[in-house]
Amino acid sequence: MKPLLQALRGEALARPPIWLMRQAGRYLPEYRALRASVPTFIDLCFTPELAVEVTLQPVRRFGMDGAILFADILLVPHALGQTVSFVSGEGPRLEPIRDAAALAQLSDARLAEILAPVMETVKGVRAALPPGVALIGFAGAPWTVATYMIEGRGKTDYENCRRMMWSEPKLFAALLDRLVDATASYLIAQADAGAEVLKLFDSWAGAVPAPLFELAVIAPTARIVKAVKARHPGIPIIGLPRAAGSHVARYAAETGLDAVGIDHMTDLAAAAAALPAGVVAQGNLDPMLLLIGGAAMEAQALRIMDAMTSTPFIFNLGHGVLQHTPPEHVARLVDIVKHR
Ligand code: 1CP
Repeated sequence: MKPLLQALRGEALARPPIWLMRQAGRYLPEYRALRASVPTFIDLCFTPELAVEVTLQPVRRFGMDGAILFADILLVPHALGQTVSFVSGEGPRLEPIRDAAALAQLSDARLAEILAPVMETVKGVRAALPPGVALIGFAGAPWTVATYMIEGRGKTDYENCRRMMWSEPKLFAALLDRLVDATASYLIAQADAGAEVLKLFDSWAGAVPAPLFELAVIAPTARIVKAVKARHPGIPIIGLPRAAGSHVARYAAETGLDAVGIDHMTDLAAAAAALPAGVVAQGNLDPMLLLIGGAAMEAQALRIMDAMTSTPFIFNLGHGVLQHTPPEHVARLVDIVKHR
């Protein structure tokens, strides 16, 4: 069986499987070359031959145990009819949704049709994958996707989101409901097409006011897990409640997820020990150490492995690979994890 799938079933392996969040993308010269051949980032996501190739680039170069589908969490709002664009050097821009009229403009009527090329990518990757490598499909979790939909961009202080959550709870709940349904059907379609693992990125979970964490993060995640497992009972699902601190144990206990990504701000061994039986930990090297490389990176990678021996565990970063990371550092990290 593939090592990543073994670990996700709760087996402690002689060495942990490794893959990295954002393992494809701008830090790889072969990605930049391919990206230059299409006008927009969305074109890249919706051109299966190219998206298959980009998915496979880091797998080929580094021998990762997992291949993460090349796509983006913002394809779902795009497919719901929101105007989404990726401005190079500035990140995503969306036409913000802040009232009932804007929400009413969204429609899931064409969701499957618009996202169909992603399923072709899933099929293409699955057919081309080296033996032993597992294909990870993904989506953004409703809260994290909602932050982009409401703010209209990334890297904000979430003021419009927090205003809506507190002052227009029905509107906020209606937006989350739309996202739960769309995300569940998107992930089910990925599993139908051949994804072997699914991941829900809640990258901005740390921005939720504590009294609303259950409503904004735990409940929508639990609903998606339930819907996906009803159709694909055996498929492992990983969640990343990034920067969620004291909420992580409850998140793991109440969502039905199989594995939880631990960020680099959190003590990995302590967080793993607080997970319910059967929930696997994944993490948590600081992406900055991967960018820096050398002795500091090597020492921390070994520390993580030593802390997690004899527990089912997946080696990863605490968040995505940074854009200016030298690819040689990634090669060295994979070598350490595989051969120490
Ligand atoms: O080429 C370019 O200029 C586009 C840069 C880029 C890339 C390579 C974006 C825009 N998205 C992606 C690919 C991507 N995004 C993948 C597949 C690649 C891989 O993992 O190997 C995945 C899984 C994502 C998921 C994603 N997109 C997340 C969750 C993970 C995380 O990093 O927290 C988030 C928050 C996004 C939003 C997004 N899309 C793109 C950017 C630059 C961002 C972040 C913007 C911000 O900082 O708010």
